[in-house]
Amino acid sequence: RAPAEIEPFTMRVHSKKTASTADLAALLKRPIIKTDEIMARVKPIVESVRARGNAALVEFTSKFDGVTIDAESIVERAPFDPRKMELDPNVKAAIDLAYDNVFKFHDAQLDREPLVVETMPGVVCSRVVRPIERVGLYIPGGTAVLPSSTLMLGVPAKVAGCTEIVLATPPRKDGTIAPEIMYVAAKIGATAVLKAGGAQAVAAMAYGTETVPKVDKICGPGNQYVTAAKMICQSDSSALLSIDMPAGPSELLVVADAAADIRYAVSDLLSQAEHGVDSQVVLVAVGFAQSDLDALQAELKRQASVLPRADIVKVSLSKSYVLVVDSMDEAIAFSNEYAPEHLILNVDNARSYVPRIVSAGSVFLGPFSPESCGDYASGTNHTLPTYGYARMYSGVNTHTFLKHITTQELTKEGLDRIGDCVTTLAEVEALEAHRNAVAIRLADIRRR
Ligand code: HSO
Ligand code: ZN
Repeated sequence: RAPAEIEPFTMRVHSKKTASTADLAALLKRPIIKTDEIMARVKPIVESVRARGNAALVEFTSKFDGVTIDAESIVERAPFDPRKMELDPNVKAAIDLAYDNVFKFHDAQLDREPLVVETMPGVVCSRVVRPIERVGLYIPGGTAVLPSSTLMLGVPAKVAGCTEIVLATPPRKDGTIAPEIMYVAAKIGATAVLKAGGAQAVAAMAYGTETVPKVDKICGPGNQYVTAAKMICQSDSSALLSIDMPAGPSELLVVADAAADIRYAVSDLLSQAEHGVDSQVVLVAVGFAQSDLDALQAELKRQASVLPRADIVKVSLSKSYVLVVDSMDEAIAFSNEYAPEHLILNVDNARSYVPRIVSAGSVFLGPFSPESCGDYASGTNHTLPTYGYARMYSGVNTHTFLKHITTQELTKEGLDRIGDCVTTLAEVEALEAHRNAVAIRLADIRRR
């Protein structure tokens, strides 16, 4: 059923008290993404790039991005030309500060010491960490230039110690990449920049071409075609590839109590609503009276109608909603069910609720922690699980670019101690060669 029209720049209001169970269940759902149709369109693109390499990349870049670029210059190798990253000093300083904070937070995530545990005397198990050697970072083009996403993917890859970092992003109309992105590419130690976007760029990094290095893992947000290409390549064992997580439209859930400054709550909702027409924003309004709701709608109109991206905001707001609840208990319960990509707790004593948050990509506490700070500069990552995937995925972090290797070393005494346990279990599984690998040694040890 089609929802009734609402006034532009306002949000539909539901109340927990009067909503049916079915209504509440519908509020938790994200818009359905028709994957079959998209997969069918993306498969031949992936296949072409796999089979024909750069020639196909060049064709698709001309067809989808309207940019003519020759095969020789579609990849730029480091060191990059400094003339391609000339920036306004203010912008440069802002990128540098954001870089430093993101670096600090992600560097602290490294486990520098191996984990060593003697599980029983003479049986020592350990775990060491290693970088995923070759990674591809996808930076979307579309309606915004995103040096921030380049930072959010590049810094953890650099901290992890990846040796090949390939950045892919669609070229501008003149065939170049924005200087802000090139500057960050150099800062994070990218080894190559692929001037292509969409499914074709993903396929090029997954399989490699004449000049695009093949990578082991592809990370980064993108539209439905990019996501589909990541999933197709990941499920092709000949590509031998992994991906960060399934990506959906960006989303924000704000919990505000009646004491919150409504101007702040509205500004946060709009910051996420301006990302795209499919962005979803939710306000869980704790103890709001009708007068608070009226003030909210008025403030929404006031702030939204003058935004440069008002057209986008109008559409995303029309699909978003307010849910009025009576208590923080109800608000937290709803948020945990919804599992938002971003959660803002603009309520009294916000930090005290953190232990009760079960599923969310990233949480912003109190009135002075807008999502924008996390999007750009405070240190946390902004590549986060959407669409309810915060139930089982973490956002991109240093460990996204790492893997663990375990080791074990048993002494003679250790093997003597554990041996009968292993032979017994091998017998249970009727795997005689397994039993024998232990028994042959035990016989020697116990003969003496
Ligand atoms: N909020 C976006 C990230 C972003 N915001 C990039 C501004 N630039 C998705 O988490
Ligand atoms: Zn954002």
